[in-house]
Amino acid sequence: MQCSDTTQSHKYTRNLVDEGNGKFNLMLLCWGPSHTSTIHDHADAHCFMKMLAGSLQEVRFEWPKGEEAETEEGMVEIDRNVLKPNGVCYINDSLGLHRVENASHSEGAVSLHLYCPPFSACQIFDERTGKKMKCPVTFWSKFGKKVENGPPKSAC
Ligand code: CSS
Ligand code: FE2
Repeated sequence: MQCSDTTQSHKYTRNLVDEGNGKFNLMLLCWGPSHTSTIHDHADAHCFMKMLAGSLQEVRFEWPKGEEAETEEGMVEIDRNVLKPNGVCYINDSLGLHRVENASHSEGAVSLHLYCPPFSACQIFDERTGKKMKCPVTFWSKFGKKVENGPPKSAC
């Protein structure tokens, strides 16, 4: 498992729209066909998301048990939701972890995300083992301008 790869062609882009005077991060995520996030937490923040175009599937998981939790059974799925255009979703760490995926092999999707308070790193998890690692939140663009010399696309 790693935070980023060299091609990143399978990754959605994260586009920062507003920093809310330091109180929140508002961003647009643009998903190509079959793009998927890793399983991740939300760094003790509230996460609200709304579908603007296309459809995404949210898969929720329990936190791995214990501090150094590595399971042989893999992580436990607790819920699955399909988000259609205008659909909304909320999660925080007390509700578990999730992965978000564009299940379509032909259509893109666009989602609007509000994270409050803002965070610059979260934890990502290996579904097979529950092993976790810290991963920085990186942006493809900020305020409508492509980030120069930044990581090419979202890292997690
Ligand atoms: N937190 C994920 C998107 S799903 S809420 C991310 O920023 O990549
Ligand atoms: Fe998330």
